Amino acid sequence: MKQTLFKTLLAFSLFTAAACYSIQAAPGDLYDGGLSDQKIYKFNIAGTETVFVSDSATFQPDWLAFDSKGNLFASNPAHSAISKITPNGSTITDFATGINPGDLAFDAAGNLFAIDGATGSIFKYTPSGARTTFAGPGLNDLIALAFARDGNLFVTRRGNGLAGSGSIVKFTPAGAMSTFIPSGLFLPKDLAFDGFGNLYEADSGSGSVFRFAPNGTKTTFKAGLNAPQSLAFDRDGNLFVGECPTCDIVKITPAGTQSLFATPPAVGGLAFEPPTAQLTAISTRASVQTGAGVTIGGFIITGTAPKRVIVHGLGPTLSQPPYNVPNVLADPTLSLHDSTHSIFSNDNWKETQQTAIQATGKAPRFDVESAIVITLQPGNYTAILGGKNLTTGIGLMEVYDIDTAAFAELTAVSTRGFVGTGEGLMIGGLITSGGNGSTQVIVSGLGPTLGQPPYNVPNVLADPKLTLVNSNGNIVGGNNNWKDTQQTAIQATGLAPPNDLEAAIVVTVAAGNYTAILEGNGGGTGIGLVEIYKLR
Ligand SMILES: [Ca+2]
Ligand SMILES: [Ca+2]
Repeated sequence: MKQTLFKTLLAFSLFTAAACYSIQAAPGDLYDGGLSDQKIYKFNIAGTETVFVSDSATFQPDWLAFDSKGNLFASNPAHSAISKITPNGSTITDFATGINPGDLAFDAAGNLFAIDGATGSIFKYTPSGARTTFAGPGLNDLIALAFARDGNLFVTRRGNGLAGSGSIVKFTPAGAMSTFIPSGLFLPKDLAFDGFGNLYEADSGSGSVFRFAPNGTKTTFKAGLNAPQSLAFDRDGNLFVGECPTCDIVKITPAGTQSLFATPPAVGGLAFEPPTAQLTAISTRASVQTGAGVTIGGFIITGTAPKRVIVHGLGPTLSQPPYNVPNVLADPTLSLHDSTHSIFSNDNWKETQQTAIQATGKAPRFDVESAIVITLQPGNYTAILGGKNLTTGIGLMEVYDIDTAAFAELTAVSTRGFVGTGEGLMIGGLITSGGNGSTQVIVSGLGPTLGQPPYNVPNVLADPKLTLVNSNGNIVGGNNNWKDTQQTAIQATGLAPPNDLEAAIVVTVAAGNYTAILEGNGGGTGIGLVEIYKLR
C-alpha cells in the first residue's frame, strides 16, 4: 500500500530532467600529496593505493584541498605555486604563483585560503584566482588551517620549535585574530574539525593528536603516534592521520580504536574527495491555504558568484495528465523576497517576463501560472505561493538552477505550509546532477518547533513523519522521530531538529530525482515544514 501511495505521489513531481542513475560515485576516496615523488596518491575505502596524477619535477604536491566542484588544489612549494587538478586528473595547472604555499582550506563560499611562508601571510583567492591578503604579513610561524562551521578560521603556529611553544589562533571572517590555545603544543601541524565542533591537532613533536572542545578544553585523543603531520575526517567521523617518517596513514575511529590504513611511499597533506553533485532543482507541493497556510518556500544560494534561477508557482498544470490532481490552485501568485524585502512578484507569467521565461525553456503551461526568472547574489531567499483573491488548492513551487557553471549553488530549500492527508501531504523534491554524481543531504520534517518562539505558528503538525523516495518509488530513507535511526549522524551535521518528535534523515544519494514526503504520524494535520540541506 505504501509503495503504491508513493508512486502515485511521485507523479506530482513536475521535474523534467530524466533521472539518470549511475553507479554511486566514490566520494570518500582519500588523496595524499606525494611530495618529491611528484605524484598524488589515491586510496579507496579499503586502502588500495593508485596514482591519481604524476607530473614533472616541478610538481611536488604537499597540502591538499577540494573545492565544491571536485577540483583538487595542492600546495607546490618546490615551484612556488598552488596547483589545480581537474576532477578526472587530466589537467594540472598553476592556479596561483608567487607564493611559498603551506596549508590550504576553502571557506563555505568557495574562496581558497593559503598560508604563504615567504611573507607570513594568509592569502585569500576567489575561484577565478583574484588574490587578497587575509592575514599578515609578518606571521612567520603559521603551519596549518581549518575552518569551523561558523566560518572562523583556526591556524596552528609553530612558536620557537621547542616543546610547549606551539599555539592555535583564531581569525573571524573579517580577519580579526585572537588566541585560541596560547601554548602547550610541540611542533603542531595539521588541524581538522569533527562534526561536533571539536578541533583536532596533529602534535608532531609529542607524537599525539590533541582534541580541543569549542571552549578550548584540551584532551589527548591519541598518544603514542610517530610524528603526526596531516589529518582528515571521513564521512563516518573516522580520523585519518598521516605520519612521518614512517610514511603511514592510520585510521582512528571516534572511539579511539587505531588501525593501519595504508603505507604509501610518501605522506603529505590528506584530503577526502567530497560529494560534488549539485542541487539543480528543488520543489515543494502543498495544499495552499490562506493566512498562515500560504506556502512559503525558502532557499539558500551559497557561493562567490551570482546564480540565475527560474522560480515557478503552478496550479492548473497539476490538474492535467499525467498528474490529474483534483482541487488545484486555480490562479497562483508568486512573490520573491530576500532577507529584508520583496524583490519581485508575478501573478501570470506572460505579464512581466514572457521572453526571458520562454528563453529558459521552462515556461509554465498555463497563462494564469506564475514564473520569475532572476539572477540572485548568494544569500537567503523566500518565495510565497498563494491563490489569487484568497483562493485555496494544491500548488507547486519550484526553483531551477539555470546556470550550473557559476561558482554558486542551491544549497537548501525549506517549505512551510499546511500538511493535510492524501493528496494534501507536503512533498519536497530535489534533483542532483553533475560533479562526481554523489550528494549528501539532510532532510528534516518539522512541526512542534514552528509553534515555539520566534515562529509562534498556530495549529502546527504535532508529530511529523518523513519519507524520502527515489524516482522509481523506492524508499531511500525516512523516520518518524529523528533519534530513532541516525541520532549521532544527524547531530554531527549541526542541523538536528529541536524537537524529538520531529523527523530527519542524513543520506548520500546518487545523481537523480528524489521526493521527500512529510505527513502527520497517524494521519495528523497542521502547519509543517520540510527542509532539504546539502551538506559540505
Ligand atoms: Ca496567476
Ligand atoms: Ca514524529
